[in-house]
This record gives sequence, structure tokens and C-alpha cells, in this order.
Amino acid sequence: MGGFFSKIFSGLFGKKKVRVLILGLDNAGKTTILYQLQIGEIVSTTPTVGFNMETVSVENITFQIWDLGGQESIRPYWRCYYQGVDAIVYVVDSSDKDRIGISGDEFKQLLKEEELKKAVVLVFANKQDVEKCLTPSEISDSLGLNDIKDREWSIMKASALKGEGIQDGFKWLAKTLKDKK
Ligand SMILES: Nc1nc2c(ncn2[C@@H]2O[C@H](COP(=O)(O)OP(=O)(O)O)[C@@H](O)[C@H]2O)c(=O)[nH]1
Ligand SMILES: [Mg+2]
Repeated sequence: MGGFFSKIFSGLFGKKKVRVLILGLDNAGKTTILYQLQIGEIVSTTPTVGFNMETVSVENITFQIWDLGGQESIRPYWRCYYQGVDAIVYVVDSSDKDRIGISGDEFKQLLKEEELKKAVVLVFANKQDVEKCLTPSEISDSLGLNDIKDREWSIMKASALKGEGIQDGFKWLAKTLKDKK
């Protein structure tokens, strides 16, 4: 297990279990972010038609990672996984201008889910190393972040490829979850 993860998370949450959903369109960089955290092997992968979910457990934290998009038919079943979710980490590919609209729509759908109402939200504006990519402020607009009034949220620029911004993001998350308890 990576040193960063131990330092930030271990002991912080004691025996309480924490559930984190890492969501975003395919290719956004979710799996790469997990590798950056060096939190260990992916323990299970569930690739079915149009639905891709991975689960990683470290200490008392369960990360569930999903690819979103074009999956209307199976969406009703997602609710089975929403219960007790403490945080949503939403990953955006800042270089994918064509799909920022779709990504924003997916995000807004998620925020409407009753069972996710209490979850804090961290958005990674990922792939900031790509030239002429969308800025965090442009992504903020597409996701409607400034309309969020009922929960804590933050947007961080990141390059999972270079390992930039990821640790800061999870530090914010850890602190915010700790303060909530
Ligand atoms: N340039 C750049 N490429 C990235 C970054 N993060 C991920 N990628 C690449 O984007 C592709 C998809 O990443 P992956 O983590 O598999 O996305 P996932 O589908 O969301 O899990 C891979 O080729 C990664 O190497 C980044 O910050 N910058
Ligand atoms: Mg992946």
C-alpha cells in the first residue's frame, strides 16, 4: 500500500467504514487515479454489457468505480449501490471537448439521486497536461457546480498521468469527511 494513502486516511476514520464512488465517462482517467494513489490491486471487476464497475477496498474504505454514459437501461439498478455513500469523486477528461456536455448531464443526474444527497462531491478536472484543454472554470460551468447549495463540493485540476493534483484532492476529501463526523 502506498505511503500517501496510509498517511492521509489511516486512523482518520477509525473503525468507521467509508464508501466512495469514483464516477465519470469512460476514458476520463479513473483507473489511472487509483494507480496514482497506489492503494493496491483492484479486487473485483464487473464488466457486463455497457456497465463497468470495479471495487477496491483499503483499510476501512471501499472505492467503487464506475464508467458512466449511454447506460439508461441499467441505470435503475445503480441505486442498489448508493446506500451509505459518503463521497462522490467525479472525474472529467478536460481534453474531451466533444463529450463535456454528456459528462455534465451525467453529473447533474447523479446529484438528483435522493440517496446521494448527503454525499460530498470532489470533481477532478483531469488531463490538465493536455494542451488547449478545458479550464476548471469551463468544466465548472458545464457541470453547474455553482448551483450546488446543499452539500460540500470542490473542483481540483489534475493530471493523473503526471501525478499532479490527485493527492491534494483526496486530502480535501479526507478533511471534509472528517469534519462532517
Ligand atoms: N494526457 C493524460 N492522459 C491521461 C490522464 N489520465 C489518464 N490518462 C489516459 O487516459 C486513458 C484512460 O485512462 P483510464 O484511467 O483507463 O480511464 P477510465 O476509463 O476513466 O478508468 C489512458 O490512456 C490514460 O493513460 C492525464 O492526466 N493526462
Ligand atoms: Mg477504468
